Amino acid sequence: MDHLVKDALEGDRRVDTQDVDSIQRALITYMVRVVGTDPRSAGPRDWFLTVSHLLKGILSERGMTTSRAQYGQGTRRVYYLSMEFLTGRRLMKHLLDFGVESKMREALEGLGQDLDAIAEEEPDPALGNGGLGRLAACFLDSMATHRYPGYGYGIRYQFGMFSQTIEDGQQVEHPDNWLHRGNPWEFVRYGVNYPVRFHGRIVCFKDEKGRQKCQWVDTEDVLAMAYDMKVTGYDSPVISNLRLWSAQSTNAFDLRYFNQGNYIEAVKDKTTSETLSKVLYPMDSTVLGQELRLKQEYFFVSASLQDIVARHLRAHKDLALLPDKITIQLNDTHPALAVPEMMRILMDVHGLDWEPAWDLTRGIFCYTNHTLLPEALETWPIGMLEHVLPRHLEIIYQINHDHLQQVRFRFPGDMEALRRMSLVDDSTQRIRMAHLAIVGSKRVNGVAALHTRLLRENVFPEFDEMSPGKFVNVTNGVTQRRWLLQCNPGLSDLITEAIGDAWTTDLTALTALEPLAEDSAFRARFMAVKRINKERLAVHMKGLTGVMADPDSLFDVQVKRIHEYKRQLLNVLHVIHLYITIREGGAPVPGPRTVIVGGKAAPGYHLAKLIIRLINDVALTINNDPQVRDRLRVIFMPNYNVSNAEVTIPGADLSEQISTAGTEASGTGNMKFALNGALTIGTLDGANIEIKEEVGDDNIFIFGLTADEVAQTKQRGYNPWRVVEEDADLKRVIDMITSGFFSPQQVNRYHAIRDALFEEGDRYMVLADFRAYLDAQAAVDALYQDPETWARKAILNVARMGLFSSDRSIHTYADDIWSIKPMEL
Ligand code: 26V
Repeated sequence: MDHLVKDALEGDRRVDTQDVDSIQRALITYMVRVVGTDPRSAGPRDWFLTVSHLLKGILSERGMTTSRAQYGQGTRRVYYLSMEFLTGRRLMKHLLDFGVESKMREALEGLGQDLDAIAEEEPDPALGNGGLGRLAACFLDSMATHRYPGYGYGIRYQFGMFSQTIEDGQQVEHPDNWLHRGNPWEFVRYGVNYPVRFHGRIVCFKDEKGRQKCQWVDTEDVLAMAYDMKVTGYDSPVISNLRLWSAQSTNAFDLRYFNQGNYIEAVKDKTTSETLSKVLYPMDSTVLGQELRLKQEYFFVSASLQDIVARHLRAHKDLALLPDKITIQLNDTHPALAVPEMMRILMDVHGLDWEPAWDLTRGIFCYTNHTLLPEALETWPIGMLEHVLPRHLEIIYQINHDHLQQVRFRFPGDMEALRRMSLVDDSTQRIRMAHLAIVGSKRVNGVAALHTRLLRENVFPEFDEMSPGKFVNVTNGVTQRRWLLQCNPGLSDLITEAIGDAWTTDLTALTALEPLAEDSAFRARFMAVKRINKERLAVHMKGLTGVMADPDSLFDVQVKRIHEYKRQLLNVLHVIHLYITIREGGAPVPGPRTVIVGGKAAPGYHLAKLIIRLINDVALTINNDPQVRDRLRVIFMPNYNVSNAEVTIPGADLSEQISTAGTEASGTGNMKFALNGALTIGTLDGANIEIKEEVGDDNIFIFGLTADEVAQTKQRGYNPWRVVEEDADLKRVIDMITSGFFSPQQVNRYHAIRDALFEEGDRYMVLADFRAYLDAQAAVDALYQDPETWARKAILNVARMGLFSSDRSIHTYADDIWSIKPMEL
């Protein structure tokens, strides 16, 4: 057999991807044999399936070569556990990674097909909420590109992030049935499945040697079935894997009922167990504490760890080698149950005692924190854990017992430290998942310098004191392959023509562009590319909303989840201020400007939804006002997702990164925009600070209170009323909203916004930063009047983005946290 496999992997049975004729033959073969359609009557969907099946074959061949090599090398691996992966569409990515885009385009053209139209057929797998899930996808790309042995584990949600439409100015959510026409990229592994247990009770006994042993019995089991998606890197022989778990009912479960003759009950319970992987929770800022969410978390953690341990034992036999051979990165606390689950597997399944099991466990995990917002820090009610995962609760108690011993030793007599550091919040009777993740990990990292500092100083200070060196920073990054090469071919070509293509795998190579900022011919070409991207974006938005933007106007863009802390409201206040100014004809009349806002609000987050409505109401008023609409236009872009981002970001002039200082952990959109030649208007928050340090103060519009000033202002007693009383412009803007100017049919529509700003004390300091924001925006307007200077600064932004590649983030994780090396292939 071996020679046949060798032939399949290396021999002449393979498609020659550099030969148009060979590609065309393969395409037709795949269409006939796999898709089962006559090429003469094939539609775009058939062509999409055909191209993806052809690529899937290549993915599989190369994937096998990688795993064979790796198995041979016994390489240390990293597993990235994440509830979310926002990969974006795969087709163009795989073509680019394999270096076959142009040949494929040519081959399809010869068959009368357009590659871009075919690529549009692919659904965008929205298996994530926002930043955290997209970061996971960028990391997989960087790991594969730089040949690190990294694997993702997640959930194959049947329904991803809802799709959003705007009806009557309001967000409407629709289910994202992304699998309804199948997913050609996945490999179903019917044979790879693990039981995941819930509920039941614990029986403890002494074994023959008199040791205490515990068993978890009478459980209700669900089966986790593996679906693999291959992960390619750019121009890399390494193909890694993203394994997503899907919930199935177990046969044993069904049988119980069938044997009782209750067919309907059996099928009903089957559906119940399958709800575990049914839908992605569309909240990214407040924890609800729902049992189903807890079960989802445990479901994917348990399946992943069973799989990881089984693979380890196949290769190395010895559990004691686990920390040498693997490391597991926890993407936020969502997979933090991995800590007690590993303990359970080591003790209850493999018979280890507590101490050795704990030593191994603590040598395996690392934890990334992604948020400072207290309402987003996960805690679970003790009663719920007891009901759903009784064995894990016991283990958590034991971990806490040992942990508090150490706290007593380190802070003798300090009851406050004990209370603050406990895994159990006594006042609410909840388990603090961040504390569990910290105690169970060898390293904890924040995602930008400021974020890590605030974690260490404000959120977990005693933990930092107790374990010096445990808390480290790894500033986020984005992959330049998707966020420049793929989404902005015009700018990519221009850059490559000017400085070569080294930047595709080493973003710091972009510094070679710096001198070109002074080259007027280059500036002209750079701005011509931007112009084309703006036209593309305008057409795209016209299709989505019916509103046409003028590509000559300044494209001012804020796209991200809608949240109070991100302050889309501050953006609207500025828009209304511009509107008033233009209407009054007061000098200087700013603009023309197109303000583009996009993003989804969590379905239960009323204020965020109200902000969407306000943006749409304001847009309606402004876009229909003949006196204003040529100077100012407002567009709410519906259904912001990875695919829409790929069109939006290259077309932006101005990137809005205006969160209240101290709230946005890092941001990654900020990096994507600057990389595509937008200037940033932003606060000193998250990675904006590092972006400012890189691009220089002259090339970014920074405004507003710093994180320390926000804290001080609040401490001294911040009074939103006074701020408004002292600022006539602000007062007029607020009055206009609250008087119902934008909602004449319902004058009190925005009173909840007024209450958040005044009655509830303007938690995010929108009013406090208003004046500084206006001044910064005025500076933007002034600069935009000077296109040459604007272009210089935009080019310098691109040139100085080298630090913000996810390649750099991954190299840092690999060297400082994971201790892994690139594979030799
Ligand atoms: C939190 C929750 C809470 C429970 C319900 C489901 C759910 C789902 C996701 C999240 C994640 C919130 C944290 C998050 O997305 N943080 C973002 O992470 C980005 C990558 O590090 C970072 O750039 C953003 O600043 C940060 O907001």
